[in-house]
This record gives sequence, C-alpha cells and structure tokens, in this order.
Amino acid sequence: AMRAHKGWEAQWTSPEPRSSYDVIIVGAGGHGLGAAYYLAKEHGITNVAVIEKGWLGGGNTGRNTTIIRSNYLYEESMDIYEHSLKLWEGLSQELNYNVMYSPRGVMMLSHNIHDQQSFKRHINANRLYGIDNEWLTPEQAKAFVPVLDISKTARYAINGAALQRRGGTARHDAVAWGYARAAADRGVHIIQNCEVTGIRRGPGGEVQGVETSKGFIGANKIGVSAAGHSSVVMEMAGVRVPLHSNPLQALVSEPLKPIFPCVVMSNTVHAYISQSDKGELVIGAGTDQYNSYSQTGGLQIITHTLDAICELFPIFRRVKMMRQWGGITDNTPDRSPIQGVTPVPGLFVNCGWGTGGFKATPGSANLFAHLIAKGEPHKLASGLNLDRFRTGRLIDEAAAAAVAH
Ligand code: FAD
Ligand code: PYC
Repeated sequence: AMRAHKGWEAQWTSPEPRSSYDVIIVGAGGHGLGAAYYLAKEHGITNVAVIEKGWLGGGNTGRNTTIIRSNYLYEESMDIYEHSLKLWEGLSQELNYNVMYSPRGVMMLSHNIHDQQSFKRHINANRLYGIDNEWLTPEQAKAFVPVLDISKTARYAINGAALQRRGGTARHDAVAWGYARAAADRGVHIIQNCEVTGIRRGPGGEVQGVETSKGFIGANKIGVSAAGHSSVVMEMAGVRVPLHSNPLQALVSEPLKPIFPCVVMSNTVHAYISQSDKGELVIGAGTDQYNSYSQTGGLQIITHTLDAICELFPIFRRVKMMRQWGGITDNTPDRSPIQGVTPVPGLFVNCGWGTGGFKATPGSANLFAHLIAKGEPHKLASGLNLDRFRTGRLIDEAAAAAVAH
C-alpha cells in the first residue's frame, strides 16, 4: 500500500519460475541471496533462482542479533570470518545499500581463570594471524562500557575481557534486501512462497532439479543454504549431515537514548547485549538444548538471561522488554560450518553456521558462489568440508562460538 501511495518501485521482481535454471539455490537468507549475487557478479552466471519457502530474510537472517567479529581460534575459521569482516567493511558501497555496518567493538567478558586462559589463547592466535583482539583489565573494560558493574562482590564478577575493536553490528534486514536487489538487478530470479519438497536425481545419481510447491524446476547445480532446515533439505537427496537443529532466542527492550556503546557478550552466564540504532537493547540467550523446528523457545532460558543482564548492568533492571522470538540454528558437533561438495554430483551445501553465521554472510556467500561456479572450494573454505566428520579433522570452535550450547 505504501508503494502504491508513494509510487515507489519494488526493490526486486517476483517472477514466475522458469522451467529450469543453471543454478538453483535453496533458501533466500543472506547466505543464499548473497551467493546468487556473487554468482552473477563474479562468475557471470545469471540464470539462477533462489527458492524460498517463506519470505526472503524471514529465517535466521531476520531473527539474529547481528554481532559481527572474526576472533575465532583456528586458521580455517579465521580465514573465512576475516574474509567476511573485510567484505562487511565495503558492503554498503558494494551493494549501494546502507547495511549500517557499525564497527563499535565486541567485548567478551571473562568471569574466571578458565575464561581468562581461553580468551588469551584466542587473542594470541588472532594477533599472530593479523587479526585484532586485545585483553582488557576490568577497569579498562568499564572505561569502554561505563554501565558495566565490575565490583568484586558482583554475582557475576569479571576478571577482565577480550575486545575486538573491528567487530560490531549491521542491520540484518538490509543485508537480505541489499543482496536481493543487487542479485535481481543482475537477472537472478527470487522465488518466494515456494517450498522445496524434493530433489530429483538422474540415473547417475546427479541432481536434475527440485520438486516445489510450484511444481518441478530443473537445474544441474543445486546449492542448499537452508540454515535450520538444512538436514531436512539434504535428506531429500539422501545425504545425512551431522547437524542438530535447536532454537536460539533473542529479545529487545523499549527504546532508550544512546547508553550502550558496543557489544558485550558473556558465554559463561549465557547473555549478550548491544543497543540498536533505534535505541532498543538487543539481548540474546544461550541455545535451548532440545532439538526443535519451532521458532519460539523456553521461557526459563530468557528469564535466566535477563537475570544475568540485570546483574552485569544493574542500570537496566527497570527496563521493559518489548518483543521476543526464536530462530532455528543448525549446529555441528565441532561448532564450525560445513561448506563444500557432497557425495551427490551437482549438489553443494552451505550449512552448520548454527548460532554464528550472520557475521559470515558476505564471506560465506562469496565463497559458496565460488564453490558452485567452479565445482571445488575456494582455498579459504577448503577446511570446512563435510568429509572432516569422516576423517576426524575437526575444527573445534565451541569456545569461540561464544553462545552457550
Ligand atoms: P536463513 O536466513 O535462516 O535462511 C535460510 C532460508 O532457507 C530461510 O529463509 C528458510 O525459510 C529457507 N528454507 C528452509 N527450508 C526450505 C525449503 N524446504 N524450501 C525453500 N526454502 C527453505 N549469528 C551471528 O553471527 N551473530 C549473531 O549475533 C547471531 N545472533 C543470532 C541470534 C538468534 C536469535 C539466532 C536464531 C541466530 C543468530 N545468529 C547469529 C546466527 C545467524 O542468524 C545464522 O547463522 C545466519 O543468519 C544464517 O543465515 P542463512 O542465510 O544461512 O539462514
Ligand atoms: O556468533 O557472535 C556470535 C553470536 C552472538 C550472538 C549469537 N551469536
């Protein structure tokens, strides 16, 4: 209605599907839309459809708390998250769309000697690899976030913090919309309200296309980027992936004047917080432990999180919460993503980003496009293969995931 009133143009078209495409991507989250954009822009492959069962950006892309950082432990992770962070820095210009990337700093609170040793190990690994990360004393942490309670008698007292200054936040919807518009401008079809219900395979086992709620659509290459439903979609091609789907919850407060300058996370007490440009406190919890596809989550998880937030930041005790929601995160045993070829010819997978894939959106999308175009992974993503669960070459990022699992 607003569009009709103002005469605004739609940002992307909503075409009827063709009978076939060169590439089909399942899932119009930031990762899928971004991959379509880079396929068109960097590889000249424009006969592409992104097929989405709901509305674009309505999955975890539009449900996450937008924390961006690259302070992971292992080279395989630092490679892709830092590639992504560098792309964030120029993304608004790249897409001509303000994604509101704000490098305001991500601080991780240390509550005990174990946290301290673990954070210092990450800091050393990051700095040796050329990634910024630094250790702060409690006083330095408070200087950065004045409302932080650092008293020794606090219920969740801190003994220091790790700070990645280049980390920060971005506007999640804008990322989906920016990639969608830029991909559609280059000829990509974005097909919303169209559920993929099957993957058709030929005599040699190769993919031939997808069955959908709008009928069969052919393609010799299919990229699955379906986040919480990745294992469901991969099962359609007979591929089992090592994933558990769990709800992860977040909530926002009533809007406040600017008071919170950066992002603060505490894995140990299952809480993290930042302030959006609208003024709302954006607060998130640890994962709900049970497997589920319901985008809600248990009340006891977020009440525990709010208890922790009130202990760390007593100033927020009387703030009202406005909205709460959940998203379904696809978690691997080593808490690292899977991006690579599969045993099925023509089928590529990008999944397992779990609780931490928003920050990876530009980097993952960029490297997924390379994988689909070339048929083999880019060197920055080669360690993230599915095969590692057979060979045992795991990438254990449980600590760097920074969200309690
Ligand atoms: P999505 O945006 O979920 O896209 C996948 C799409 O696939 C969905 O739109 C879905 O509808 C579609 N789909 C599924 N099945 C089918 C089908 N059969 N047919 C067609 N389409 C299908 N990460 C961070 O880095 N920082 C954070 O601060 C952060 N906070 C989070 C907070 C919460 C509460 C949650 C839930 C997640 C958080 N994450 C965070 C994780 C992050 O949101 C995800 O890893 C990331 O957004 C995944 O992006 P995506 O594009 O792969 O997935
Ligand atoms: O991966 O940084 C992260 C994150 C923060 C909140 C949820 N995920």
